[in-house]
Amino acid sequence: WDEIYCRICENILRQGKQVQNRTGIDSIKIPSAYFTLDVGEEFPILTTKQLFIRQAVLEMLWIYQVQSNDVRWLQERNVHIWDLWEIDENGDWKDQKTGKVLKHFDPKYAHTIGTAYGYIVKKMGLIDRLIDSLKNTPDDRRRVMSLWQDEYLDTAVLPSCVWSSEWDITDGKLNVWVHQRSCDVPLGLPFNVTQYAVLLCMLAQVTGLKPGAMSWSIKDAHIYVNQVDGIKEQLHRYYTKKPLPAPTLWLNPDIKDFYDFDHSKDITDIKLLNYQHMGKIAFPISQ
Ligand code: THF
Repeated sequence: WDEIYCRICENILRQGKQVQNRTGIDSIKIPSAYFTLDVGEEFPILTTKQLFIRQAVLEMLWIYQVQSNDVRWLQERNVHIWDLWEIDENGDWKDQKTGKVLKHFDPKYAHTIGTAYGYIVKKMGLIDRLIDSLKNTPDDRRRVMSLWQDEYLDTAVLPSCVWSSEWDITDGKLNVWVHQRSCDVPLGLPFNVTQYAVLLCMLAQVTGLKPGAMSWSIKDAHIYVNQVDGIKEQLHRYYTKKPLPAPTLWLNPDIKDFYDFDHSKDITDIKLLNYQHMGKIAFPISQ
């Protein structure tokens, strides 16, 4: 995964175009990217920088297991990656630097990110339908999970970035294709790939399948200009040292129901064994 990841970063730096966007920080973008990983063969997590697995897994459980849009759920677990997109008690979503109101919402959405991610998963019953189909209709070819629901886009702080996944069973293995409409390659992509690999393994376990392939497509893969130095450091690590051996994902084998995996601060049923990495790289986030 380090190799694929670093190649995408290099492509963006070599061939990308610098463009303006809504955040006010220019990004360097390529129009699209695609890769595929065998999760059954190797658990995908970067080793050329430290990936914060606890935060990444809790965010995924917040969306797909708890099916919540409430940012306080993450904050109670000391996860602050959604703080910048939290609607305040007056219904305002504000620019962190200037205090300017970027968008106003119904105050009933206070402390949430509005109608995106977990809200949509719950509203549409997406996970229950997926698990039901995996268990009862193994040859189903309509197993599409879409977080992109037109009538809910206006009341979301951000329409979901990773918004579609399609699941199939081949030869006893569960495979997924994930699509992302917009991708912050330094911060978002490493989180997203590892999260979906954990989700794939969890779903495989509770449906009696083996984890298979994860294919991934991206529209607008970008690096913000203030992240370029960090990516150059990561590429330097990649070329001067070898990527480290991949760790193993451990899921509590006694869990047979998707909703039974522990989602407390310590996520005791989901562990990464022997994760070796080359240390943290700090990347700025654009709001
Ligand atoms: N906006 C932008 N510009 N990039 C994103 O990746 C992004 N997200 C979510 C919503 N909007 C986005 C927020 N996800 C981090 C990671 C994921 C985030 C937001 C922030 C982050 O800062 N990670 C650091 C430190 C983690 C920590 O110490 O807790 C890291 O090094 O990984 C796309 O999902």
